[in-house]
Amino acid sequence: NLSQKLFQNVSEKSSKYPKPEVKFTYGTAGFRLKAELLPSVMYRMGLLAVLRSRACGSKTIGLMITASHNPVQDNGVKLIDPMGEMLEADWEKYATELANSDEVGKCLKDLTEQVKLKSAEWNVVGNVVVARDTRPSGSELAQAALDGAEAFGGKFNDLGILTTPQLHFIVRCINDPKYGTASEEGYYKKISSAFVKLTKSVALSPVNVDGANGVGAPKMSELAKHLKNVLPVSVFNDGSTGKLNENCGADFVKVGQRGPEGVEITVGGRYVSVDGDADRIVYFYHDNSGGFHLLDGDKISTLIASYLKEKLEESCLNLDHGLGVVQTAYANGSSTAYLEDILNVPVACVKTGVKHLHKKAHDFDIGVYFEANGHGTVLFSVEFKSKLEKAKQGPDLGPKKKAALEELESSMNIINETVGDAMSDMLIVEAILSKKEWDLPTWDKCYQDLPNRQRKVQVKDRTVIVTTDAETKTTSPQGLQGEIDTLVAKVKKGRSFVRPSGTEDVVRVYAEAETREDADSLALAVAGKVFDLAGGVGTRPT
Ligand code: G16
Repeated sequence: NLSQKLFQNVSEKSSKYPKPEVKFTYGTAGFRLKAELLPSVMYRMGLLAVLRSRACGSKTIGLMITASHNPVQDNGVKLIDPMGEMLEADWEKYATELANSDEVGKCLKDLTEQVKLKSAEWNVVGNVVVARDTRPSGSELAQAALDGAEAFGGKFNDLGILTTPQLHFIVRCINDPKYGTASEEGYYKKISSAFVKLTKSVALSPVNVDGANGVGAPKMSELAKHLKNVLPVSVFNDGSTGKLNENCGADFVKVGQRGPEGVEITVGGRYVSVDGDADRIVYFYHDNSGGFHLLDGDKISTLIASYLKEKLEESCLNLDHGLGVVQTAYANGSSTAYLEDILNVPVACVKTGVKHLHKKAHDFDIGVYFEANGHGTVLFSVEFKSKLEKAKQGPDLGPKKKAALEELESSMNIINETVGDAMSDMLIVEAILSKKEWDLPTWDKCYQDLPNRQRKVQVKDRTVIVTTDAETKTTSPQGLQGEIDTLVAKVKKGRSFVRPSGTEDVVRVYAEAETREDADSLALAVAGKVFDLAGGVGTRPT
């Protein structure tokens, strides 16, 4: 029978992609490793994408090949569900099982039975679209994924080089054409025309973009062409000389709290850094004395939340679940206090990983979610959308209400609701700043970040660290949390937590305090305890 033949075919073709001696795990954002270890994973994710598509009644599934903020020699893969969201959590374990199996055909057959594909569904086509970032290993890995999709009888389309959020957008549009036109061009047109409408074509000063020497650079230039000179965009670190994510990009700027190489920073200029697949963004500027200032994901979420809240109030839309913000433990304590005490916005805290924030943001009618590292977006509920639509037709709209409704609608069309998106986030920030007539220092003054520091600790096995309470506390190894509590108690406004990274082989340490000195020494002391109690390797942190 057809299915038996397919599983046989899958097994035979898999010999082209032998599995190395590695234990693969679907981490914070899919599989991430040195590129040479990944061909077998890609082949298998091609298979899984076809299975997922069949299980979703033939809806198209996306497969993005990227290692985002990681170095150029790494690569990875993330699967995208029909509505453009991250792969459903239940399927992450199937992905891990299939990636590690010694008998691919049998494992796929077992998974097929587990996901209970009824025979009626079995014959539906599995549809997959694949894209990749600019890493040199990308095209070979994409071929492995396409081979997998083909071996399992799927229909597939190679979309070439795209940013991660562009692929999320396209997947959504294929499955839900109301959302937009399913192409790169359709993406630029939707977000840029909404931007031009919202800013009413007021000419803005140029924004300077650090493209991290990755896919964000050419795509930002492409976006600029659609902005009709309303917003001039000047791109540096465009990949013509430097290496991907090396001494540049959103992660380098956020973690190092300094500007990227590759540009002379001018006082009064607006600068942004994106990461290797352009799903994160941070802003920065230099003050008159050359001091560096970072406006990270927390600053972006507070800016967007305050603007949308104001427009919501002016529009008089009556919503059951209102507007809220979702953060992680990395959010600066000052940002949470500003949201709760000054803006009166409810704040939820969840585990690291956009997939967790995205899920929680659905609790609100307008759910603004951002990680401090600049990864985030806004979700608008079905109820919000239908009330907005109805209100626009209302008989006695005053000019203020009418304008607020239009602004809400344009904002929604600028924002990529499927996932965090550097380009669309930049446009919404630029639009809000222009409407408020704010420069970066004015925005920055909304609240002052508590000094903070992040460190990485190398350990033998990072899974010995187990966390709870949205990663704010550890339950293992024994004694570690007690040590952290003691260190934190000695410091004014101190806070610290540790967690195993889901994208790198390290334990991450975060610390904040009232002074820079205390934040730095708290981070160092906690890193030392992790090294001692969690099996540190190499030199103890100094
Ligand atoms: C990915 C995830 C983010 C996460 C980051 C770091 O970002 O999408 O949600 O914050 O990894 O995760 P971890 O601390 O577990 O290594 P990206 O931009 O690399 O895809």
